Amino acid sequence: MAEWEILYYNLPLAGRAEFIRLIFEEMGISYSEPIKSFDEIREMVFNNGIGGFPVQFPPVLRKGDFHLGQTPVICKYLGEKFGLVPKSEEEKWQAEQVNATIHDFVAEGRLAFHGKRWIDSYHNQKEETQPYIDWVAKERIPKWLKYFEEVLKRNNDGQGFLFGSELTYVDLGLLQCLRGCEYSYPKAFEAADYCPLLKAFKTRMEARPKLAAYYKSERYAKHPQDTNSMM
Ligand SMILES: N[C@@H](CCC(=O)N[C@@H](CS)C(=O)NCC(=O)O)C(=O)O
Repeated sequence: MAEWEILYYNLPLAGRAEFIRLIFEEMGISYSEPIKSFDEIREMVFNNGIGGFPVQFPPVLRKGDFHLGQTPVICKYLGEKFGLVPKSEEEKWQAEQVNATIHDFVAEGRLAFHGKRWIDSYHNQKEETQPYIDWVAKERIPKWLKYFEEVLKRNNDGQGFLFGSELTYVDLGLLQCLRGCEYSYPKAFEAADYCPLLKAFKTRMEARPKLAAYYKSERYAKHPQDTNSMM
């Protein structure tokens, strides 16, 4: 039987692939990351070397002939596959709303680090992009975090998960975007005393046995949280 694969840059950073890794890690389902070089990902993804339905950018989920792009869509797909979805139809769609918002936040948080040329490394535009980083830290981070705090609070007073009494793919997505935010906007995150539930949620999620083991593992060491680009 074909194995689950994540096609992503073979780089020492978590990146958007981390959203997908967390689902497999939490479920205890094995996966591999076969890409070994930038040329390989360029050939497979950018030049449609995988064939089949075109995908635009990594990360890509692959299993045999099936491959899928767009991180939020992959997370939703795996969520359905592994039973990590809310019970009611309404909540399923609300979960999707939060999933989309998480990935809007990631895109915006990342963009500030690449204000001059957004496909170029942050290190080549540090000075020019600093005003965008400062602005996002001051004006936008509170907006995003307050929203997620509100969503969390409405279920079980914010003491559990985002929906119902069981983990969903959106809890894992929220965890990863909070980690990205903390690493990339450390001062703004630390100063965010308006979202205590969210911070407690993050700590609680990171302590889940499978995730805690993952963060100590060799697999995580290969892809640590990126410190200067959100994703
Ligand atoms: N919305 C897409 C964005 C994918 C994306 O921008 N991937 C980055 C790496 S994380 C990339 O390879 N970008 C190449 C480019 O923009 O040319 C997703 O969430 O998967």
